[in-house]
Amino acid sequence: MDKIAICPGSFDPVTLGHIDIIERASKMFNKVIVAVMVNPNKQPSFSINERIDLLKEATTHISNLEIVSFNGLLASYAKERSAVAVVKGLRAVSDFEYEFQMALTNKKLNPDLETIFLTTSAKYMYLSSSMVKQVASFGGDISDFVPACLYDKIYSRLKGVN
Ligand code: COD
Repeated sequence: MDKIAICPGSFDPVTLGHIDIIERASKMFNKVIVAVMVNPNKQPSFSINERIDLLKEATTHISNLEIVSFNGLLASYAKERSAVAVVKGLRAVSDFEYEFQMALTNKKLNPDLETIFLTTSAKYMYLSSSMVKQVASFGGDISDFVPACLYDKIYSRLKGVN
């Protein structure tokens, strides 16, 4: 049976750190579902459809991906899609407490679901969507942070928004 994993996130917008985690997950599982989800603690800058389009454009080189949006509980969606694991990236100790809490909650809601943490690649350790938004909004260069094919779309959308 195909082993399916979910890479969930806000992806607002997608960064090279996200792509790194998605690429690595796609090598570990037969199929990876990238789920653009709602994080109730964050106010998004890009619409769900924009985030999906950006993700699709940046991942054409990965064949075993499906990119979807889902507004609901990750644990329920994983059950619906018969996913065996959630794959997430861990950057720093500061990520750990929140991610650990989410992993335990998801396990409680769906005991068949495992959460796998991949350590960030050192070069993306500091990278986050909010950092991209802040740098671009003040006119800074984000070429080391987002996929080259998305630079213009992301930069033009964020520049001057502060
Ligand atoms: N290096 C490595 N990993 C990275 C990097 C980087 N530079 N940047 C981001 N990541 C990882 C993050 O650690 C995370 O695992 C993933 O990429 C997505 O990151 P974000 O910031 O786009 O997404 P989040 O953290 O806002 O996503 C939170 C969810 C939307 C997954 C969460 O809120 C959720 O599951 N919502 C659905 C509702 C639900 O089920 N809630 C209960 C959960 S307890």
